[in-house]
Amino acid sequence: MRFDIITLFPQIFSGYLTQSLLAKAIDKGLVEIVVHDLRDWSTDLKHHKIDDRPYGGGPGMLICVEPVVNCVEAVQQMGHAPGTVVLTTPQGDRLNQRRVEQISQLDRLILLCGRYEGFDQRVIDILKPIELSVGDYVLNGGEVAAMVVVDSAVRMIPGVLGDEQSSWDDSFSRGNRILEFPQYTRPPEFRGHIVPEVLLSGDHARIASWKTEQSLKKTQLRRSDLLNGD
Ligand code: 6GU
Repeated sequence: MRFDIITLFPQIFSGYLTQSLLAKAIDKGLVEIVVHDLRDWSTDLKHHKIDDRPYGGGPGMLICVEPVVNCVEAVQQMGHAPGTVVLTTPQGDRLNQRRVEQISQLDRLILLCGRYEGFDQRVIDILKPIELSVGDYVLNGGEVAAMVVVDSAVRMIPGVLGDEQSSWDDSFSRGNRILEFPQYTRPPEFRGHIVPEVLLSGDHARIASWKTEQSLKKTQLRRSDLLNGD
């Protein structure tokens, strides 16, 4: 899968892209990530400005339509297919695991990172991106949200995770929305806190039913919305 990330802050991605799981997926040729600096498409040759004051007044600056549309169109030409354009914005549809799975099945995604007060509305009217938000809170910009999209989608691409991790993901994400049971490792006692006896019993049937019960209890307590099929 190819990701193109369009941003005013390309440096933000450099540490993340060399991080182990993603670096491995790139090495294996399963994922390709190309970061583009929106400023390279500025029509202002002198100061490379890409934003301007909103018509009608109001606070902040807006990213201009021309550099964004030119940039996205140029990036689309660079690949084998134009790909799906996603704009990260707090006004978007909320990302969830179902959405992540759909995204991971695409062969090309172009992520446009929102910034400042937003984009000129014509960016959205012309490019018709899928608008995605990563939750009900405000970030300084769409870069962190774009990383959330890449990170969550990449781990769903077959071959990216080791067997152990992918079967864990399968049991806890694909249609089976339940929280994790508590886990323990050595030592059996620390400062008077002991590991539940059942886990040391060697009775696999009892252990399995304890895990299920703990997961359900925690889910009911913290995220009953998940049990109601949301
Ligand atoms: Cl995608 N962008 C910004 N700026 N804030 C957000 C967001 C995105 N998703 C949640 N909050």
